[in-house]
Amino acid sequence: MTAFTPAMTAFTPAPDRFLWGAATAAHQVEGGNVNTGHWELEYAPGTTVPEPSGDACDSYHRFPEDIGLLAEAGLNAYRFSVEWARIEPEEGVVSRAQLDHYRRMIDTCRDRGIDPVVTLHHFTFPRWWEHDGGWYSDRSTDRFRRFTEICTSVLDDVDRVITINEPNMMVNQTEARIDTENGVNFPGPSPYVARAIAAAHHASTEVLREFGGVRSGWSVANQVFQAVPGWEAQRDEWQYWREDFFLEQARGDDFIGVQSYLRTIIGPTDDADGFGPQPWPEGTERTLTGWEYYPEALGHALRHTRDVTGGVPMMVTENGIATADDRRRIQYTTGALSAMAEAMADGCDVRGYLHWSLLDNYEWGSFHPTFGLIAVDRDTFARTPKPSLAWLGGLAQRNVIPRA
Ligand code: IFM
Repeated sequence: MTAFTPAMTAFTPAPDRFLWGAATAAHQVEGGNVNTGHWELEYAPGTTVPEPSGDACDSYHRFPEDIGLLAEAGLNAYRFSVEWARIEPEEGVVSRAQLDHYRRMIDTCRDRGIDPVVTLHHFTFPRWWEHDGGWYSDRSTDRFRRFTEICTSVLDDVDRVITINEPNMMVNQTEARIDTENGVNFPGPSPYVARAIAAAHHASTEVLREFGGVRSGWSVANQVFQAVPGWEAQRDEWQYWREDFFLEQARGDDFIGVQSYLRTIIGPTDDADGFGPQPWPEGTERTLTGWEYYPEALGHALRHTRDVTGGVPMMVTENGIATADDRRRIQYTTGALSAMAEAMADGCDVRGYLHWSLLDNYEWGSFHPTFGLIAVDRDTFARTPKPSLAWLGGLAQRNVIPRA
């Protein structure tokens, strides 16, 4: 297969031992994740979720093939998550068999020369957690501490662990209310829940420190909040509980995961707040998630994360585009990597780049937005690598970053 190479002027060498890889999350690829609260919502009578996850990509069984394709392309890192609902199906009940499953995934990575980057929590919870208060339970920190302790039994020789994925998106989801007439309503983040999630992260970090041998951090969705001129103070207010609070929590961590896709412009609105996100201007190119095509976001995200954390080492733990046009994926990623190289030249300490996603997967309600470097047939689960996989693997093999 020949990789499509967009016009570019130069390459910059990446630092030694730079991680080049791709990411997935359990519920989005494993299939049959029946014990999660999300599954319950997907299959509830009258659900507002357009499409259920079902068998997803059947990666629960096909992970050796997925890791093999990633390795054969030349990448050297795979980020995946373990599923709490499988490991602790009822509160206090630990499934040794499921822990062994994730240990086999780690071993498969190691056998293929791949660095496993393990996420402990990526959006989904066991049903029992959701039915018993979730983040509003005064036991939430202890529950996550205990889950981290359980997971350490399979984390030997894992170098990097992400405690919680996108806590700043989760804080919005926790507050989401389903309005049968207008769909899902996100009233905004709750500082109470934000603090509860932060406490869980710090407890998990303590456990991992005591366990030793792993570097830990969490991964924050960086939304590149930009202000309409004159609306900077409102932008800062909007941004604090949606992003900066979560970046501040990472100040003592070994690294922070930076996740970047797009920007959000804050300015005047007609609603009660009087300010908020602005609509995309007419003619803006949109991706399959409806987001603005804006690869430069990654450079802004890295600089902002550096500034707020005070220079904690960073790893891009997600970046990508939902598109049916794989050439556009390569162009977007070239633009994003180029912006990353500029940020690095500007002093940002970036240790790796993990593309979202390895596979076309379940995008929280639909399989339509295809983020993958590999296509997955919805009936047979057959994997078909796209040219972008070979292209990204080629950069990894040469350890170079393209400059658009
Ligand atoms: O699919 C999600 C992922 O679960 C978290 N970060 C953003 C991705 C694209 O929406």
